Amino acid sequence: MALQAASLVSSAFVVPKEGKSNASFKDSSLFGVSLSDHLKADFSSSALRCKRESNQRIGAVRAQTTATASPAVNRASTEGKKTLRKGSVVITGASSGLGLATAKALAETGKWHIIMACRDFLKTERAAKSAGIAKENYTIMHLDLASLDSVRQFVDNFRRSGRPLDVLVCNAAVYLPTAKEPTFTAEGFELSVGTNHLGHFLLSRLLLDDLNKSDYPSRRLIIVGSITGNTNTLAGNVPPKANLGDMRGLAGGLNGLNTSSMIDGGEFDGAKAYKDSKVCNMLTMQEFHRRYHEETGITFASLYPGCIATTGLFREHIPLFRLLFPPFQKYITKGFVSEDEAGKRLAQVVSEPSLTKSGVYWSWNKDSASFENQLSQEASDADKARKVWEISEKLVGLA
Ligand code: LMG
Ligand code: NDP
Ligand code: PMR
Repeated sequence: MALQAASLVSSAFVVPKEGKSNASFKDSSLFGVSLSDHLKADFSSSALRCKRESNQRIGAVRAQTTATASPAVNRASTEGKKTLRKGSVVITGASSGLGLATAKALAETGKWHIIMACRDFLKTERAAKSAGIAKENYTIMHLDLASLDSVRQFVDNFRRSGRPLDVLVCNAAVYLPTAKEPTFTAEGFELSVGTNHLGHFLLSRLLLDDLNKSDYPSRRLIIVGSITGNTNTLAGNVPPKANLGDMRGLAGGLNGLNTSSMIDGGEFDGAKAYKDSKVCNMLTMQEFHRRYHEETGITFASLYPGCIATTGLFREHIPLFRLLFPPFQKYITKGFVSEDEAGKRLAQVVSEPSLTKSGVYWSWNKDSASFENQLSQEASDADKARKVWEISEKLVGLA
């Protein structure tokens, strides 16, 4: 074990540079945040502030033709009125951790109504109450991302509510590091990729049309990514590493019967499945950007909010891990962030006028300043992004 440990640590520090990524360990901090990236960080996006391409609507984004009820809210006047109506944001997995903290941060501004899209209504209601989110600032709607029927039902219910959709945050996730055997979604996809990627893929594809119809000045689709899916960082080199391979397992439907439950076709490994799902999340954001940003003006973004070592994400891990992980991140890697701080970061990506640039993977430096981070070679591979998109649309019944 000691030998293994030593070899892991030393090999982690000699990982070769990948592609265009300049985050070699020589110039990166332990956080996977390279110094050169800090210097390149673009904080001067004020030019983007007023950038609004809303008038170039090209009709429905896709043939998603369900009629949408006219939003029953007072719309922002386009004739120079200063006060903006409340923004309407859907956050998946807002019943705990990052999603809840983001809902709280947005609610506190008084400028947002949060649709908490969650699988457990009572848990979410209790969470919203104990976080002190005022009643008028949130609505809970049922969504189980591990069922494509539930995703479609959610979209239907949301449209019936008559609310506009200004921002969609794909945040929910499961992590099954100790599972020996795969478990599956309602449609028979391995649970981590099925929930974290495929459920969100269908949700965001269906809701793109709704985002496109919104008259809000800055419409955004945010998909939460992570450092652990990026092999250009130390954290991304802790085994098992993310790797989508040739995606033969994904193409086969991840069902563990006539095909592997893993995207790359390998043996089931819960930690790898999670990291692979995060790579899919980051690739999907970029593919959305390539396909739809110019046409719709919608901002597509991903982020690594920091290591929020205290959330429910680690609920399936062994108790010793849950005990040691927070102090390890706080005092050794120094990558730790509190749920509150992480929530404020994601809330910035939702609402800050300076963060409207599309196609960006945001991260934060030690002073909690945001910057555009570099993705690993695999997580920025345009061919893989297209392939993930095309296979996923078949799996979720869109193609
Ligand atoms: C797999 O393990 C799991 O099996 C899987 O379930 C899933 O969780 C997956 O990626 C997620 O990880 C990967 C495995 C890789 O990591 C571990 O099992 C971690 C246990 C490490 C226990 C070693 C104790 C060392 C004491 C450090 C301080 C206490 C805090 C511990 C925190 C726990 C969690 C992170 O790892 C290996 O194969 C072996 C790795 C051992 C590496 C230990 C080195 C720590 C390094 C830190 C770098 C900085 C150096 C400073 C040094 C100081 C030390 C004393
Ligand atoms: P939590 O476990 O606290 O939150 C995850 C949320 O996802 C919960 O609300 C959970 O609901 C929900 N969820 C899980 N499965 C489903 C499902 N089938 N349908 C609907 N909702 C579901 O974890 P975090 O807050 O840490 O994770 C949030 C995001 O942050 C994830 O995308 C994760 O990958 C990312 N992230 C987390 C980091 C960290 O260090 N914690 C670091 C980097 C990224 P329920 O309450 O019902 O279980
Ligand atoms: Mg990691 C160097 C910094 C760093 C950072 C920022 C993270 C973040 N981790 C770092 C380093 C290390 N981790 C090192 C050196 C080790 C070996 C001891 C290590 C181990 C480790 C484990 C076992 N780390 C983990 C695990 C998990 O089970 C978590 C995981 O991989 O989930 C998929 C995890 C994480 N480390 C992080 C972050 C953010 C996680 C949570 C995963 C995520 O949300 O993507």
